[in-house]
Amino acid sequence: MSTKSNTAETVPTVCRLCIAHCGVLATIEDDNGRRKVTKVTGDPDNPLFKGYSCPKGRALDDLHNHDGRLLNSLKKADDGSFSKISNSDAAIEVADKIKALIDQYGPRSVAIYVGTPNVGYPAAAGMGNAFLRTIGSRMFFTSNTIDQPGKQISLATHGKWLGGEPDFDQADAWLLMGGNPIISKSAGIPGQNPAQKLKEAITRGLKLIVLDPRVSDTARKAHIHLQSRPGEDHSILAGMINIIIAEKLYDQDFVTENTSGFESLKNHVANFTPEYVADRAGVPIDKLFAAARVFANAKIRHANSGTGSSFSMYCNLKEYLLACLNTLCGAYTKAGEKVTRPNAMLPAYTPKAQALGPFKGWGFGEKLRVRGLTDTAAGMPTAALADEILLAGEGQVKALICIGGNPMAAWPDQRKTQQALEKLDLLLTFDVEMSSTARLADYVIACKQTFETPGMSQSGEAIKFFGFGIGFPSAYAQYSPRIVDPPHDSDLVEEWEFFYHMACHLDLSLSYVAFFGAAKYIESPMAMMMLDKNYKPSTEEIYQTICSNSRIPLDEVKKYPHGYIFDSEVFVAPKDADHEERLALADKVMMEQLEEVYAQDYQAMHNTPDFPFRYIPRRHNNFMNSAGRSIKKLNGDKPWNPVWIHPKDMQALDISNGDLVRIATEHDSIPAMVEADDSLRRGVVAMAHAFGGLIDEDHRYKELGSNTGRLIRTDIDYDPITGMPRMGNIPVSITRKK
Ligand SMILES: Nc1nc2c(c(=O)[nH]1)N[C@H]1C(S)=C(S)[C@@H](COP(=O)(O)OP(=O)(O)OC[C@H]3O[C@@H](n4cnc5c(=O)[nH]c(N)nc54)[C@H](O)[C@@H]3O)O[C@H]1N2
Ligand SMILES: Nc1nc2c(c(=O)[nH]1)N[C@H]1C(S)=C(S)[C@@H](COP(=O)(O)OP(=O)(O)OC[C@H]3O[C@@H](n4cnc5c(=O)[nH]c(N)nc54)[C@H](O)[C@@H]3O)O[C@H]1N2
Ligand code: SF4
Ligand SMILES: [Mo]
Repeated sequence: MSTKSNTAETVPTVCRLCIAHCGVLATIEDDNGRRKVTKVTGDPDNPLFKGYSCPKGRALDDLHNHDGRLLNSLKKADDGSFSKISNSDAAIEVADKIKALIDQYGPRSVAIYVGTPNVGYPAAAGMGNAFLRTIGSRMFFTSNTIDQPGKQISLATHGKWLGGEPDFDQADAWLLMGGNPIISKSAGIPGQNPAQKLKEAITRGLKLIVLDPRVSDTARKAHIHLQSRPGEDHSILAGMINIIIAEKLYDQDFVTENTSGFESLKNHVANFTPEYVADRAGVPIDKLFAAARVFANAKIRHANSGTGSSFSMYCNLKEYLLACLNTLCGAYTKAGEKVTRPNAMLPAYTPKAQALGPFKGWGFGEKLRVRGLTDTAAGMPTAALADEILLAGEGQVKALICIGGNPMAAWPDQRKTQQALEKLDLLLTFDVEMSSTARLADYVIACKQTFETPGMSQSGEAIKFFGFGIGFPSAYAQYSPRIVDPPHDSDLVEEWEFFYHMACHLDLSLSYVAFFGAAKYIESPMAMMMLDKNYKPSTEEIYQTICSNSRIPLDEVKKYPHGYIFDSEVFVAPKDADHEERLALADKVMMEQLEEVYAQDYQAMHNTPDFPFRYIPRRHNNFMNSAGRSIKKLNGDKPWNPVWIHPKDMQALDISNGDLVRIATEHDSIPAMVEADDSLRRGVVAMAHAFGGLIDEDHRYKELGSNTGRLIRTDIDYDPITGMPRMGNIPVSITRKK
């Protein structure tokens, strides 16, 4: 269990910085009566992660202890200066302000935005949601609709196979579109040491197919790499499907038994001939054929995706065609086969060899006042939240509460975002450091972080309901109690407690519901609890409630501090006799979008002489979006984000490594330092996101980096369903700054 020396103790715990949820070992030392973390490493005794960790996780000691950590909550005065405020006073003041705003403008004037750090900490977003429901507002937004919303929209338009997806460790072919899991640990290869897993799989004979305009860390290992033009993934998928149908390589029995719309799909992809696709996407025709044949001819395979393809427009169509590719090939776990992702900390369910048919994906719930957008299966359109704040009139958003998110770093169109945040009557952000959003806030609430709260692996398991091929590939579970104390002289709160205190002050009760998003896939009722003045639970009790219907009881999980793989011998049951739902291969809206794509003048689209380069996003190995940039161990004295350019393009531009350039779109521009990268397709430049300060701080590019969100407009090219704008494949010009 834990090892003790005279001064230090080493304990197993959970890193919840990203969805991988690695089991790690933390060294805890006494710091004048308080437990302090001084080192984090992988945990060799963890049965799933087997000692694996990444640089971000290994910096958790610094993330808890660094000088820039927020130790007290802050309130902004009229002159813009911040002063300390106790969390109890802040909760009362903010609650009164919210009450006044609701009285004057109605409940819709109050919105919540939830960022990524809360994925692994279900108490926070869940209680924020309960608070919003109680005051009568449906304005609950998350980072999901500026991430991969196409995943949930495609579940709604295509349906989901209830037997689940095959095990990567057994597969003989795997396709990855626009993700780089070796770095991100999140897109399509199980996140437990993805580099090692991939190496083992390739040694075993797995054929990896990668779609990426860059020879990414993952593409480097590919058997077939389609180094396509950015933004053409839907053409490639339509082309592959066309080949697979024409050559009759699809699983005809599976298609007949479980799908609808085959003939219509066949007709719609017919235009995407190999010659057309090769020319349009800029890929060799033989590689396109090879990709289709290798995927379709494999016995066990699956296709997955990441953010790169999601950001370059038509995110729903791409995910839809990816789902169709999987379905045509019957790339799923069938009756009698072992389930890859049995539940552990989630309620038990019976996986069946049948389809959950399509369901309504948008056009319900709260309507936005811009661009005809509505609530969706992926959540509310976050790209339109700045407009909801700026647009005067009934329903205007006047108060925004950010739960561990950083709109100034992460929302598209940073200029509009700053205007919106400055216009709010009330901006509150829960954070652990002074983010660029916090600098604009009226209240910055200082929070406890990872090791100061209990941790558990349930979110890492639940992620499987929101996409394909993600989540633990076994009935793995881990729970960790709080292992350190908050820093000396700090006044930190957990986000959920702050909502609870506000509710008590306003004499409201809160109904907390666990995992509302997963209800469709779970047979047992969702766990819920009521909180009011008479009942304040601990976080531990909230977690107990969240796990009250778990297949493996929480008390059982707690017996294994290093994590445990529970009984994973769960098999897919046969299809119910009366089951009629089918996977839809030709959703009307998706087929209309495919027709729209075919009607485009792609040569004109690709040829933009005034903005001759295409900007694409990619992730930084050492930072989790905007978090971690201030930590020396992680930034290596290079806290900025360079623009990566192909050396031959650099030559043509007459620029060298370290030169300062301006990257411009038709609407805005940012400075950046050049770094050569011959892994890029010619004409494509890449830069990591979530850097930069406020909009008048371009001159601090070497200290803060530059914000790629500035290159994005939310009101020109955007997805009509989720509102997500073009966040990749953006035409840009590059000019040297003298
Ligand atoms: N241009 C461009 N824009 C993008 C992307 C892109 O690739 N390019 N990616 C998009 C994607 S995929 C996403 S998910 C979003 C991310 O959008 P966000 O989630 O809004 O952005 P983060 O930078 O992850 O914000 C996390 C904030 O939480 C704080 N934090 C860290 N730990 C804790 C904690 O324990 N508690 C609390 N309360 N706060 C904490 C951090 O200091 C930081 O300020 O950005 C999207 N935006
Ligand atoms: N180290 C680290 N890990 C992270 C994060 C982080 O910031 N840092 N963020 C986390 C979050 S919030 C998320 S959502 C995930 C995202 O995880 P991923 O989606 O794997 O993110 P990236 O590593 O940026 O990989 C995107 C890939 O898409 C490629 N690409 C760009 N444009 C296109 C295109 O048009 N088509 C195709 N086919 N490819 C394209 C890029 O070259 C890049 O290799 O990562 C998570 N994990
Ligand atoms: S991969 Fe994710 S969960 Fe694992 S150590 Fe790194 S940041 Fe933590
Ligand atoms: Mo994300």
